[in-house]
Amino acid sequence: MAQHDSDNNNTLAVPTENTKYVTVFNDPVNFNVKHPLNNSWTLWFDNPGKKTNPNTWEQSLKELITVETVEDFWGVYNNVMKACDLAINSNYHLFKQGIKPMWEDPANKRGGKWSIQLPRNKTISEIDNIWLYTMLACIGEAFEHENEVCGAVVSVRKAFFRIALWTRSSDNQEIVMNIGRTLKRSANIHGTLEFQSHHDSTPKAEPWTV
Ligand code: MGP
Repeated sequence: MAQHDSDNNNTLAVPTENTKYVTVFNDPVNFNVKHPLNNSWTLWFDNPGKKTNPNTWEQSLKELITVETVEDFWGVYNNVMKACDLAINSNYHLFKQGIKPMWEDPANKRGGKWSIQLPRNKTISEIDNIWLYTMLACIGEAFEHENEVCGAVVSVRKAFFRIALWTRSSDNQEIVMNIGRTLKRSANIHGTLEFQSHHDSTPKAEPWTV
């Protein structure tokens, strides 16, 4: 619904009862309306090379951009290199603003990650969509335990791509499994995802898988 503002001689967009946000359907004149995300998300990139040292690894992390709206997300997605074209050893990390994509961050240090390694030769045509749908599940908050999600990573390696979703905690099996199942379904991942906590150096005798 458009409403006239006599002081500014402007047409203001007003959401109707049935709409939550102002969209171009409410405001056919000003095409700059945006759809805010519930959280802001930051895209990071790194390519630390083959030999990495945990003490210096952080230096290779580059913070690229933070998006706050759906439109800004697509603007970034359409203008950065696709995952399948990244150099070997690169990673994209999409994390909630304020969380660094590293184990040491307070939001991650008690958490873990769901991940799967997808053979490069079999997945090259699918990896961009899997990564896209992983990011959409994050920014669209597809997860029942949304607060438990910290971010997602795509890693490009010589023989495989790895998709990972990082969680805030790693002790509640029901919550962790629920997140894994949602990721698998949302990103249409075929194959088995395995959960690993960031801090347990000894892997579980029976790893959690979906
Ligand atoms: P990786 O990319 O997560 O594993 O970490 P990958 O691809 O299986 O490589 P591999 O060498 O472990 O087989 C690679 C290396 O980057 C780690 O061994 C660390 O040296 C460093 N590194 C990665 N991450 C995500 C972190 C982190 O969060 N903190 C620190 N300090 N180092 C990290």
